[in-house]
Amino acid sequence: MLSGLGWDESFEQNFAAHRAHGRVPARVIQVHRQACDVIGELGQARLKTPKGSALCTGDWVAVRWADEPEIVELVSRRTAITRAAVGGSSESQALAANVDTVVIAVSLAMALRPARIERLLAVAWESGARPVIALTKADLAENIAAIQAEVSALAPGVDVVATSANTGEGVDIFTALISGTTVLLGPSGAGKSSLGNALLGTNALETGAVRQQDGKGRHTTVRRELLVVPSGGVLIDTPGLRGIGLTGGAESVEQVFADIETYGANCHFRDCAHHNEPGCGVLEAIELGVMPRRRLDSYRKLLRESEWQAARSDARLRAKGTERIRRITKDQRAMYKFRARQEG
Ligand SMILES: Nc1nc2c(ncn2[C@@H]2O[C@H](COP(=O)(O)OP(=O)(O)O)[C@@H](O)[C@H]2O)c(=O)[nH]1
Ligand SMILES: [Mg+2]
Ligand SMILES: [Zn+2]
Repeated sequence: MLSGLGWDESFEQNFAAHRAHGRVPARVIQVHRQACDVIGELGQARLKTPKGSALCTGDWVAVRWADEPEIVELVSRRTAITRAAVGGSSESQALAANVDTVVIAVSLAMALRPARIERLLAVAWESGARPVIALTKADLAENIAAIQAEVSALAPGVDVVATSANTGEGVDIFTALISGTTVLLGPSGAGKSSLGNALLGTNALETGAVRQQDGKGRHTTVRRELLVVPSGGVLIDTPGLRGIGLTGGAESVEQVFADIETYGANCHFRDCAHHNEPGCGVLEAIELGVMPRRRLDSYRKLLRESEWQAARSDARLRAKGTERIRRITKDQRAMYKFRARQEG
């Protein structure tokens, strides 16, 4: 039962201390304002979210399952989809936890937005999960092979599959590409919930009509919900995210732009910035038409953003660290005083 929800040996090993106290693991399937729905081997329950903790769908928690069950602790997240918090805070927000596969839904019925796909890929790599791109609404498109090639070119090392929730085309291939806990990401109206339903074989996820004028969907999926997939694994649907800020360092961005890294290996100068240096492998790739100029611009933009975010969170950690050191010093001083009193 627990394994069907994504629990495994390694989670269990780290849970030994909780087991010794009679606590059981449960998975968060939906988050409400001050409570969350969890499911575990003892059943499903709506529990109060402990003060000061920010739980998200997909989290595992240790529950004291009594007359009034209670969440005792959050189990360390293995992976998490995070986004930079809006506003001044440098604290990031987790959208889904313990995710194995991130599906980026891209509608074939709309003009391609390469930069948006690159950004979501960076978010996916950053999470520690494996990205897969699902081109949706294949029944509405004609030049699928060409779009698939274009998308593959901007997603090195990522599987791209064309699907239709309406005809069922590609759904079996899609099913074979995902494993474990899968989260659906993409803008509202992309067909995430419909694809989710095709996978589940139900209408459990609410879908919505697309507005005629701008092709955008209404936000029908208001909450992130976790559902068990009959063929194995679990699925987390998300509402369309308008914008999602990067939270990690440069590594995930470099992973998205692995091709640029490869062309860059041919640059004459080892520290080439690919601006106008002679013998630049990246500029040569652009000149030869192997890679669009746009991609280099997008790479720079996301790299800048990730470095800025990383610096911001470093500053926050440093501030926290200083506070800790101050506290330790205070404790030490108190201890010395105590010893001095005892010895004196
Ligand atoms: N023709 C067609 N329409 C689809 C397909 N998948 C979704 N849609 C439509 O696109 C709209 C948005 O779908 P939905 O799944 O709610 O998108 P979400 O906002 O990403 O969850 C709905 O009107 C769906 O009926 C598909 O494969 N083919
Ligand atoms: Mg939806
Ligand atoms: Zn260069």
